[in-house]
Amino acid sequence: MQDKLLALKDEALAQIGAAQEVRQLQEVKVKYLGKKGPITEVLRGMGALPAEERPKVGQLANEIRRQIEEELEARIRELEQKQLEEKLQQEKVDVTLPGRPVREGTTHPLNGVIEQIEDIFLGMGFKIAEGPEVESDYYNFEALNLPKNHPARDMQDSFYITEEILLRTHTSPVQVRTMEAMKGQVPVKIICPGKVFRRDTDDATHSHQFMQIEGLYVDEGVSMSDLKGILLQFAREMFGQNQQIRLRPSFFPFTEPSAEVDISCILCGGTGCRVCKHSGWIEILGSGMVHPWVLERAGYDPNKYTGFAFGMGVERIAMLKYGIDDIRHFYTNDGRFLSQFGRI
Ligand code: 2NL
Repeated sequence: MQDKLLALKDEALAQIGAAQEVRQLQEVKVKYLGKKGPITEVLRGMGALPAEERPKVGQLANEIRRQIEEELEARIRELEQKQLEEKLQQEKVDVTLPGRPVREGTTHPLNGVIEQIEDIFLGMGFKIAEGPEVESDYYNFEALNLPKNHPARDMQDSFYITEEILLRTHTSPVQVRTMEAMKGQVPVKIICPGKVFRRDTDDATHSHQFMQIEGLYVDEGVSMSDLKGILLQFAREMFGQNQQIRLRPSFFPFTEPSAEVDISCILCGGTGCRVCKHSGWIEILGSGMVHPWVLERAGYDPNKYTGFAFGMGVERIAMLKYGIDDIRHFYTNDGRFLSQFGRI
């Protein structure tokens, strides 16, 4: 019986030594050490042995079990180590290889120009305010002295969602909301950049969706000369230090008096050319003193406070600054156009 056990041990160890995969070793384990394996069988047959021999055979059987288990463990570790090394070898990465270049994006020219304009006004003490693109009739029109039946409120000119709700046609509602939220405190000194929507047919100079920046300054004693000083400073920082501006009388329902603002032609400097249609001037924005009725509706006593406001189309400013001839370039996402602006 002892010989049989020793033979089994040699057999098992030989198979362990020959195994090339962990799976094979698991088979060896089941085969020799399992409940139905030959060693268990030998132990079961011990009843037939003389009593004095049983401990010896039992001891030997246990010793062999232990030895087989140890060898199995050792071989499993060895194979796992080998597998790991092979895997590391196969998956080796050459970290010194040059990487694939990543195509970096550029700032969209409209965002770049908005940031420039924001920086200029932040430098003059303005804060930035934003608000919803979907507006109520009240904030978009009524509060701005554009009563029902005013031609600017024609259903044909705005994107209405319901009779009372529409896509804002300017960022003025943000200024009204800001004044309301400030509950009569001064100064209100804000610029409001954002998307606006008008039911226009798109062409080289019109887009049904565009960017606007409006400004508002309300305090005691704010005058038309403050408006002119602030806008002259803006024109010079945006288009060059030798810029001149010119105010022409105009009309908006929400300002009185109102003025259109021109800058001296950025191409010819005022001598007259194709860009300025030989006038020497280019219109860049609309402005005026906030209508007393608008101030009052927003919670400011028009006998105590005055304010100026202005509004400009960002696309127009960007087109002038960069010599862009078609507003649609801003929205058609042609990389050849967009990549020219880098990180403005
Ligand atoms: C233009 C003209 C303008 C305003 C916008 C404004 C806002 C409030 C009160 C009074 Cl809350 N006025 N905004 C004033 C004058 C002109 O925009 O041509 N924009 C493209």
